[in-house]
Amino acid sequence: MFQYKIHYKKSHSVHQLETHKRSVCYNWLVKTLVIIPAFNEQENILSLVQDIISYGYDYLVINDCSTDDTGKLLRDHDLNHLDLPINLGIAGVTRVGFKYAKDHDYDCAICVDGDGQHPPKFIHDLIGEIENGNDYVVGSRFVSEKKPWTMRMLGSRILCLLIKLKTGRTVSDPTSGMRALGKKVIEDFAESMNYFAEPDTMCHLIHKKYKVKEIQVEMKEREAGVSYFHNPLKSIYYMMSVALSIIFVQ
Ligand SMILES: Nc1nc2c(ncn2[C@@H]2O[C@H](COP(=O)(O)OP(=O)(O)OP(=O)(O)O)[C@@H](O)[C@H]2O)c(=O)[nH]1
Ligand SMILES: [Mg+2]
Repeated sequence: MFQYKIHYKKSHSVHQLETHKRSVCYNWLVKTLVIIPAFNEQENILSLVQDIISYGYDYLVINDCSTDDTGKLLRDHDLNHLDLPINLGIAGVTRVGFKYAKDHDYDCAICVDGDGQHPPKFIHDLIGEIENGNDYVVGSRFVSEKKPWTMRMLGSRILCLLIKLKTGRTVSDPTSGMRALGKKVIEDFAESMNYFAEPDTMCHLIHKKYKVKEIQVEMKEREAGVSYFHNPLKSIYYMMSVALSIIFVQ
């Protein structure tokens, strides 16, 4: 059975909130956990977590066996985190987060990348849509904004087309990692998650008639650290795996 080896101080966010310059505290109906996967994010993680703390959210950084100083920074600054003993990759890390959210009875889990690309100011909008009765809410860059013609966005267009063919639903940003899961989806994913990444997850949920919604957010470019897709072979592997999963599995 999976055992957590976790550093989590429940009062931490409250304490930080008092000392931080911003003091926004929302009274949400849903109990929310922000899950932050982090692999070699030593240059990004501190400012991101401080920003999340300033809003008063519960959060958990999942350190995916980083080889840089990410783990040390999390320990030194006494931040809520879980150190994985092996590198699981993005899908595995988020699944650990969903299991944690389920075991601790959260109603809503929000995924935010550890590289700071997903500005925490939009978490508020994602939670609002879960409160409105949606099961899965994606922070999309392209609900009202135009998608550029880059190689990456060509991949995104192909995935949109596959999801459209499979489910009949038009989606705008299938690769977005900024997502909110309601309780039913948290439980589903914590128990059995047979999905490789965000696009086939989205396809699966639409197929299963979950209420899926995209809302407009802004995302930043990664400022430091190395992207998962820095290696073109990894990008090709990702595209093929996700496409096959959408076509044959979901
Ligand atoms: N590269 C990488 N990232 C991981 C891994 N495990 C967890 N992550 C985290 O997963 C998140 C997404 O990875 P990114 O490399 O930012 O992927 P991306 O956002 O699609 O790509 P960029 O737009 O180039 O940043 C980040 O928070 C990483 O720290 C891993 O094994 N490798
Ligand atoms: Mg990123």
